[in-house]
Amino acid sequence: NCMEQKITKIQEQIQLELDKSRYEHTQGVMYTAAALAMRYGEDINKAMLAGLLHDCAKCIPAEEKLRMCEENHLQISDVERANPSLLHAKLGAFLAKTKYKIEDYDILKAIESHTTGRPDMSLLEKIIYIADYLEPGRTELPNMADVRSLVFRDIDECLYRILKDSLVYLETKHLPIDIMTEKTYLYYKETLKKQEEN
Ligand code: DGI
Ligand code: FE
Ligand code: FE
Repeated sequence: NCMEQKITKIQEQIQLELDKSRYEHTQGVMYTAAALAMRYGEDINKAMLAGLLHDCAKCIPAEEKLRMCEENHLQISDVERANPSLLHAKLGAFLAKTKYKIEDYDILKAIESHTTGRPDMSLLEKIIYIADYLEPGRTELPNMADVRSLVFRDIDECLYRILKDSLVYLETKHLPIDIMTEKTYLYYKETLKKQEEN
């Protein structure tokens, strides 16, 4: 069908934009997102398209990322200016819309929020955020086996676990924390606490 043709075409385009290891990671995220869509009842093709495109701006050089964001009036925060790599998420969503002609708001949002997350994410956003972290090709991170099995039992617990581990990682590396990374963590910490109380 039309969605599948679109996926095949974009796979060819995206392969030219990414280096080999990033393309392999993208394939991993695409199929992991499809598996999670099956488990949680999300649209499989939407999950695959979002996974395929999530890092489409990743291999653009930092200076070029900044220039492209400025040119297209995408907001750049202080943390982003200091770490232009963070911009690949919102620039990726912009390119998905303009270059790859994705109109689905859900898919665009999932690309935009895949690095820092955001409070109250949609199911598709959670799927992409999580698939990005635990796809099979991802270098082993601490607690990876636990996190990988947890995602099939409780997606929100898994999300929280990843948010927590990521913050610890950023803190040990003394990297500046994006406000949204912090906000997302606190939001899901509260949400899970409330769920336990009920
Ligand atoms: O693009 P990927 O490598 O597949 O994964 P990603 O989009 O989640 O980006 C991961 C990188 O983003 C990782 O090196 C940590 C960094 N990151 C995520 N949140 C923050 C952050 N870096 C800083 N400085 N601050 C953050 O809040
Ligand atoms: Fe990314
Ligand atoms: Fe990624």
